[in-house]
Amino acid sequence: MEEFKSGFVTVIGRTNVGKSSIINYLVGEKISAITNKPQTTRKVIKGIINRENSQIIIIDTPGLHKPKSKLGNVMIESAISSIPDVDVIIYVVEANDSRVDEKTLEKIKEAQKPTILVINKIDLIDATKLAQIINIYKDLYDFKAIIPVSVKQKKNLDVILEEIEKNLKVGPAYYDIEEYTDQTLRELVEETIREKALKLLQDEVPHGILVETSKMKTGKTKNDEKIFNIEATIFCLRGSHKGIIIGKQGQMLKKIGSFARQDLENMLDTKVNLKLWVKVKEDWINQESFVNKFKTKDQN
Ligand SMILES: Nc1nc2c(ncn2[C@@H]2O[C@H](COP(=O)(O)OP(=O)(O)OP(=O)(O)O)[C@@H](O)[C@H]2O)c(=O)[nH]1
Ligand SMILES: [Mg+2]
Repeated sequence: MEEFKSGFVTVIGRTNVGKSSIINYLVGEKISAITNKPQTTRKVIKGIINRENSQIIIIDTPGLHKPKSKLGNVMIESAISSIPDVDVIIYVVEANDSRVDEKTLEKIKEAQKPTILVINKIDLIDATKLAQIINIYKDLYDFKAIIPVSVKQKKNLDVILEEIEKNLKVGPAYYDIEEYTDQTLRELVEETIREKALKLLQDEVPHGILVETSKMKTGKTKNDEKIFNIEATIFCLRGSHKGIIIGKQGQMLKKIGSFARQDLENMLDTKVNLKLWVKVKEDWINQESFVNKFKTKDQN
C-alpha cells in the first residue's frame, strides 16, 4: 500500500494573479475573498485538502506589491515569512503579464525548496503567447513543474495537486477530515462582508476597509424558523469614505448587506439577519495596534 503523505504548501505571487481563486477551487470551499481589486487577501489563511493518500495544507498569502502603508508592510512580510515553514512553494503568475518579478524569484532561489510554477488565466492568451511565457520562466529557475491553468475555465487545476503530492513526504494527517480551513466562523463572516464591499466600491475606499462583527447569535423568527443574527461594523479611513460606503439614501450599504447576506445564508445554511454600521477609524492602516492583527505568529 502507498504510504500516506502530508505537508504544507504556500501560494505566493503578485497581487491579483488569482492565488485565492486557485485555492478556493482546490479546497472546494470558499475560504478566501476574491475580487478584481489589488490586495484583496490581507492575511495568511490555511486551507486543508484531503486526498485519498495525502493531506495538503495550502496557504493563501497577501499578494506581493510595493507597500504604501504599515498594513502593506505587514502583509508582504506575512507572505514572505510563510516560505521557511513549508515543504512546497507554489509560485503563481499571470499568463498575460510577462514582466518577471526578480525580487520574488530571488526569494524562491534562496529558499531552495521544491517550487511549482503555475501560470494562471491562460484563457486570456493564445497558444503562441503561452509557449513564449513558458520559455521565459523555464530558463529562470529549475521549477519542479510549470503548469498552465485557468480558474475561469476550470482547466488543468487538478494537475497542481498531483504535482504537490509528488513533492510531499510521508507524514500524518494534521487536521480532522471535516476541517477545511483554520479561519474561525467570525473571520469567514467578516471576510464575506469585506469582499462584497470591495467588489462594489471604487478607487481608494476599498483599501481602508476593516470589518468587525460585534454579534453573532442564532435565534428564531416569528415563524419559529432558525435565524442567524449578525451585527458588524465596516470601518473606513475618512468621513468622505463613510459617505461613499453608505451611499445615496443608504443604497450602497443596503447592496453590500444584501449581497453579503446571500453568501452568508449559503455558507451557514440558515436564514441570516445582517445589521451593518459604518464608522471612521482615522488612518488605521498606519496604526501599529490595528495592523498587528494581520501578523502571523512568526512575525510577532
Ligand atoms: N480571466 C481570468 N480571470 C481570473 C482567473 N482566475 C482568477 N481570475 C480573476 O482575477 C482576479 C483576482 O483574483 P484573486 O483570486 O482575488 O487574486 P489574488 O492573487 O488572490 O489577489 P490578492 O489577494 O490581491 O493578492 C479576480 O477578478 C478573479 O476573478 C482566470 O483563470 N482567468
Ligand atoms: Mg488573494
